[in-house]
Amino acid sequence: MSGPRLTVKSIRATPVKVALTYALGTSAATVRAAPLVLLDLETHEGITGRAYQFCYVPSAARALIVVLNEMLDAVRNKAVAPLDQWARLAQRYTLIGVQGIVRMGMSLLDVASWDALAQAAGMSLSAYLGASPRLVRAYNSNGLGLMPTAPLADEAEKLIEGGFRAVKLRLGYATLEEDIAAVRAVRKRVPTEVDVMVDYNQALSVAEALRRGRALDDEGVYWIEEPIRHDDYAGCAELAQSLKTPIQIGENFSQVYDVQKALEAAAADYVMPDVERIGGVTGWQRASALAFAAGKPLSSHLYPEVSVHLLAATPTAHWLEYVDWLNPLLQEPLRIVDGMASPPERPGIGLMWNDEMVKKSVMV
Ligand code: SMN
Ligand code: MG
Repeated sequence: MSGPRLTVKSIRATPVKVALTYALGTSAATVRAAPLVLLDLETHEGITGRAYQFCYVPSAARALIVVLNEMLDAVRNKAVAPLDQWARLAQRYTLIGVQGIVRMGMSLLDVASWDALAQAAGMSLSAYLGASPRLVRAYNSNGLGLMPTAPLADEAEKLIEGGFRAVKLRLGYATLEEDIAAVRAVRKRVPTEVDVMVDYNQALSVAEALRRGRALDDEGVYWIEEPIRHDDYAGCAELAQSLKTPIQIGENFSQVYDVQKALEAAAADYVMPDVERIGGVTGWQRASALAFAAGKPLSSHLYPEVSVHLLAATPTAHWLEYVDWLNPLLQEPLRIVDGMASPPERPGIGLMWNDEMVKKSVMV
């Protein structure tokens, strides 16, 4: 079954900026355009692995490309073997630490490498990881940023038009009353069977999160995401203990080690690693194994095109976070039917750039 042995030839990293269909006003910052880096990992055997990275701010996209080109020195002409590659790069970057942009670069290379291997085997990534084709439930995470209640409710209605059965609302207004008003405006506008998650993006202190969480306990919220500083696992554990509504954390988990610490601290009811922060497909598999052992429902953060394959291969798979950011740059965007996604069956992840649109979106 094994494909040809692949070796790394070169990389092409393209910084692009994509305007969001729905601006995303979080308690931390408003995202109106997504700075992305698209990666093509070329092999001597002619197969090209692809992946992409959301860089939050344009300067991080530029810095990431510098780091990626340096990383190429360590992997060029070597076998495409993600586990070995991770270990080699982790050693090389020990002194600065596998964090921040270094970790983003390593994760991006890892995802592109797994994509290349799955393509060489002629299998979709989920099949290559051992999963059969299956549906993954998706929530619509576009939009629903901080805004007045009238346009918020209108946006919620629009976001479920395509058949989605769950949406995510950003919270962390100046007052508890405004948070509650936002939840009620959305809850009132969407059918009762539509789940509503809320995300604070770390806005609150533990005491304030307890106060707001207790009020939210009566509002029919599906989960409360990152109510406090992401790495205050003791504080998260106190909230998970005290509140009825499940606590969700994980988009800031760095490699499998943070998952281990969070699970040990009983910091959350649910976890949601980000493939590009957890350590690519390799890191995801390690995190997924820990969640499996702990019986923790595991959702994804961003990167729906990649995460749909990973969730299909995750025993405790929970929800796919759907955002449409990459759609304009893809020949075949991920399709969501009746709120469900399924991994495309073409080889690899199935990312095919729309070259013309990519060219138009290149960051200047
Ligand atoms: C989020 C995602 C991307 C940028 C900012 C915030 C958010 C989420 O925390 O979970 O979707
Ligand atoms: Mg979040």
